[in-house]
Amino acid sequence: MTETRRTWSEAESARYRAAGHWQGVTFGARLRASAAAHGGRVALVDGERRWTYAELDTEADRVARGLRGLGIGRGDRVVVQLPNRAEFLLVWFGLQRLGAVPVHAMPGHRRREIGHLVRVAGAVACVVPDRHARFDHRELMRGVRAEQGAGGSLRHVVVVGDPGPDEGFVPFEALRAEAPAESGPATDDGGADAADVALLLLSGGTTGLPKLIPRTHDDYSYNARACAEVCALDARSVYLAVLPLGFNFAFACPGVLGTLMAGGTVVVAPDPSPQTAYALVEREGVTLTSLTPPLVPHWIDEAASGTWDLGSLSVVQVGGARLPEDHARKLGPALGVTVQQVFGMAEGLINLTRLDDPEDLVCATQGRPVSPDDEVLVVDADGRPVPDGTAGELLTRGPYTLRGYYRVEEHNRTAFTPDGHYRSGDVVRRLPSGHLVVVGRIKDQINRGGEKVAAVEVEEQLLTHPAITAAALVGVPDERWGERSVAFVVCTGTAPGVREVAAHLRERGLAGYKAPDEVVRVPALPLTAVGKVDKAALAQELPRP
Ligand code: OOB
Repeated sequence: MTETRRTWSEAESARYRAAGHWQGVTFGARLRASAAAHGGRVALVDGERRWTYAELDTEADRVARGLRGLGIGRGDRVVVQLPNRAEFLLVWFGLQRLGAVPVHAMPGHRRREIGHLVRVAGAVACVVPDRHARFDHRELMRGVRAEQGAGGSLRHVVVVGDPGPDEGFVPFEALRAEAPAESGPATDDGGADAADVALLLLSGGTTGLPKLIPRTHDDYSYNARACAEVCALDARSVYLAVLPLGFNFAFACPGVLGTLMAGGTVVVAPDPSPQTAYALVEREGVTLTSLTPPLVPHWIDEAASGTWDLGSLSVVQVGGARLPEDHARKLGPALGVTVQQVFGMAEGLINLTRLDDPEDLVCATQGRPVSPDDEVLVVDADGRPVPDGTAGELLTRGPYTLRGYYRVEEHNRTAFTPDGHYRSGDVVRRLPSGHLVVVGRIKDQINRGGEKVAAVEVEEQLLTHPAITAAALVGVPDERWGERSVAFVVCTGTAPGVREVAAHLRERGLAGYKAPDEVVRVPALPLTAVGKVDKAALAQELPRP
């Protein structure tokens, strides 16, 4: 199938190449080159298991052969839903070696999300753990497989761990072990081009189910490298992946990829608790990690216990949602680190405070773009640029910001300006230094401590409850999450409570984090002058804390 993908123009592409941003190297080829350059250095640590660059490279070949044995090849999409374990990266690089395209699912995703990803991506395979966080992913995949039916694209389910009896699920271990070495692959990347899509990320979403974001080898490796430069990463850097590996922040800002591109070491943390993390910091000499704001108070408290030696840790990044200024000011001294705020998006643009920025910029802004070629516009409701210091919507384009979501042409017509700027839906103020302060949002999304919930998606599912006749999901300020979600519902008969609503949404196959934190019954939903649900008015109805 030929399809036109909205992408950068020839002139822009030439400019990004000339500037050195796009280097024309695929991820598969990069790993090969790293193995040649520093094969003996440790690339990856998961518990007691370690891989040098050379071993990771060999492992990628091995996984690639196994996947190729399943018929997976260049351009094929594969949904990867794995927790923070080394296998995420073994599978990821195995796919890169074939020129195949990982689709980054989140561990919390359930039947609706995974089924949707498989359909939209036309995925030929899914890779899942057996169980994770007391949830059976094989069960989930049985549901997805049944739903897709024989006519769907899905051919294989690969299970890391125990595949269970007689399912036709492929055990990851067997796939690794059985592939004979002499069966190739002969190439570093299945013949992929650096301008090809290397992976598909998920958008937080504002309309219905998540959109897929195509990221090319050229653009995504620049994303990682530009962040790595700002963070001054080198071969001595040790990155601790605390947030889910599938999350762009932990994967490439600079995260896993930035660290590997610098020749450093990636350590995966099985959970985000400060106890687990601090033990790994001590043992592995971690230098950099990244957090979402709700983790920050716990990390501060645990550091205060005085039992940990955090001497190696030099930078802690915080992003994904607004970090309260007070937490930003306490974090650095409490852990003895430099704090870096990160305002990024899976769609592209990454803003970082700089390591040598004065404390006020670090604590009260969300950073500035990592690339000199990131173009940022702050505009009013009519799309006209506003002066610095005035709040407006952030529009952006540049060498690693998408030009169109995957296979949603209709949506792309409104998600971008005619000249290719992505409409972020974020309301920001720009300071003369170029630093941005995130002051709000116009997109209909709730940011629950970094986890994004598209209001429309949940509202649609709420309406499938027999007692609910109208629903609006609204984000309200929350001490712990920054924002929590409140479902305002109009009901016939008895209104369901918060637990019943959560159970209903779970039953519908929706990820658990999308369940509302609160359910409030209202006689009717208030409307604005133009007849839209007035969410601001609804938020006002709640008692003030
Ligand atoms: C990151 O990526 P996404 O795609 O999950 O979410 C992007 C959205 C932004 O448009 C903004 O609304 C919000 O998350 N956001 C922030 C923020 N960082 C992200 N809002 C306020 N302050 C911040 N520091 O969340 C993401 C991707 C890469 C790096 C970091 C975060």
